[in-house]
Amino acid sequence: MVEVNSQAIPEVLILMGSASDWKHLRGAVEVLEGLGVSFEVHVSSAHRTPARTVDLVQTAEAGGCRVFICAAGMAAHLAGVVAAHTVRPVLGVPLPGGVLDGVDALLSTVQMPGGIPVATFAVGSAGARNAAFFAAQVIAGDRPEVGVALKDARRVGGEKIGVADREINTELRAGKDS
Ligand code: RP5
Repeated sequence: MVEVNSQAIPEVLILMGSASDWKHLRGAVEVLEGLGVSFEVHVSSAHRTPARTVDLVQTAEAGGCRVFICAAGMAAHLAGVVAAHTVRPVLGVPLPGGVLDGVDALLSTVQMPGGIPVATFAVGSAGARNAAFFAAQVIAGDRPEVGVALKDARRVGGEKIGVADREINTELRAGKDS
């Protein structure tokens, strides 16, 4: 079990624009838990609860939160608004949905005007997981044990590829022999 940094203010704050986004974010939470990174998750919208969103960000930053992960779909401006209120890294995760199924959110998130950066990840669950890994990579700069957990996670991922390769080739050989 990886030791989690148990400070009151989390190292990572995950914000999503709607409860309908949660299904895409579960994997990010699993990644952070597995790596021993502390986090907090909130539903808060840039347009439906703008004041609360700013309050969450400012409170987290004042308490020492290191990285913000912001996930939203459609005209996704959550990450940009959060980036306007903090100088800590903001990782944007565009989510699928709506008539353009995530392409709208991708462009909204990635096309920040110069000066207020949002590091933008892939659309959907893969992007959410990668944002969590990236947040852990930032935090590993100060917490070497998180770096060790990241290397372990990559080793396990590589081992799964090796197992899959052996299983497929065993199946192919069995097919030829029958
Ligand atoms: C965005 O609009 C949310 O992030 C969500 O992805 C999308 C749709 O929200 P709901 O109408 O499902 O609440 O703000």
